[in-house]
Amino acid sequence: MVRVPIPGRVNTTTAASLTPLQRLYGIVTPNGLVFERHHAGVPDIPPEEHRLLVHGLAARALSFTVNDLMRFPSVSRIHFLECSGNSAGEWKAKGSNVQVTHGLLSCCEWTGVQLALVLQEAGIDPRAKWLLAEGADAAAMTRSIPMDKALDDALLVYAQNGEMLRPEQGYPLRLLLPGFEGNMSVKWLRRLKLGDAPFMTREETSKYTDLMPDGSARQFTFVMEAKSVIVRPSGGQALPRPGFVEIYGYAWSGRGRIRAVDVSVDGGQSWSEARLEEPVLPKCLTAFRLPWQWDGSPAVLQSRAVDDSGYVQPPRPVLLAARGVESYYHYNAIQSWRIGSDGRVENVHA
Ligand SMILES: Nc1nc2c(c(=O)[nH]1)N[C@H]1C(S)=C(S)[C@@H](COP(=O)(O)O)O[C@H]1N2
Ligand SMILES: [Mo]
Repeated sequence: MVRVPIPGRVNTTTAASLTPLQRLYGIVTPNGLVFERHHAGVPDIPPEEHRLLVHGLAARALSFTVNDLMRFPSVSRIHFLECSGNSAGEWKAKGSNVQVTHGLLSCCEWTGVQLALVLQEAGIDPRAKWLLAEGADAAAMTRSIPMDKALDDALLVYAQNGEMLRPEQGYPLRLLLPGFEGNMSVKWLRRLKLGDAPFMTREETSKYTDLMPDGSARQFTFVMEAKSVIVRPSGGQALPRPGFVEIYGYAWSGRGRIRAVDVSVDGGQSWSEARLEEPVLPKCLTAFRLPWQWDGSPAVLQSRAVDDSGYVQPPRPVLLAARGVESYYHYNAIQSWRIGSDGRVENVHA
């Protein structure tokens, strides 16, 4: 079981690798299978030389070593991380399997410091409404973070699933913004600047905006809306024979907890409520199961997530009607897997 590069793209340093969701059990992604997205490779940072500078609209500018940050009270929380480019290929084409269609998604137990504590240490000027987060990689990845998110549940993370962060996940320090598009969880974090307005970086003006059918572009679409996918059975797999099948998948929402997952085996004509597996945590993968007797005739499997804000994951035609097909990021439509009478499973757009 391995991470694979996005098909058709050479896995150079400025690339991505995809989590094999079809081979995972439970909600925590093992560290060696966490997806990677690097805009300019993985820097090799000696942790003792790394500093986090906090400055701008603050009472004082502070520089922290990783050891300084590890002396703060710590928290561990399980949250998903999803690139907003996850499933982007599905706007116009069909990925062959769930690793390709949904693999820019992982879920880890993250350990670190609440960002709010560190900002309070620097003394937040009341005029500070935004935060610039900057990475120490060659891309110097920079994003503007709203102050209310920074003070709510943002974390400065140094450990992941029980061990120190891996270099490809941002060692020795990364930002984690639970439920927000993965791009904003800046890895190799070296600088936080408090300001009174967004900083209008490349990643939030040219990139990470959503082109709408009327030609306008949505900006600052931070939250990852509710989404789900069946990982077994899924594209590229084959059911050996008619009979009992456990349908297994994941649901998640950047707004909070998953309230329900409905599963259809007839392309959305009728729905059954799946069993959610505990724990059901906010901004976290939730595993669901539905027992099913496959009678050997063609079937189309779908799952539909509902979160505790009442948001319902849209069918593909509804998403396309609202967003068109030129909108690269934030594709969260219902995924359809067709099972043929030979048992083979393939991606279909329904
Ligand atoms: N410094 C830095 N931070 C970064 C990136 C990067 O290239 N450089 N990639 C971003 C993107 S686009 C995503 S989706 C997530 C991916 O995190 P992961 O590689 O740990 O899965 O990190 C974000 N943080
Ligand atoms: Mo991303």
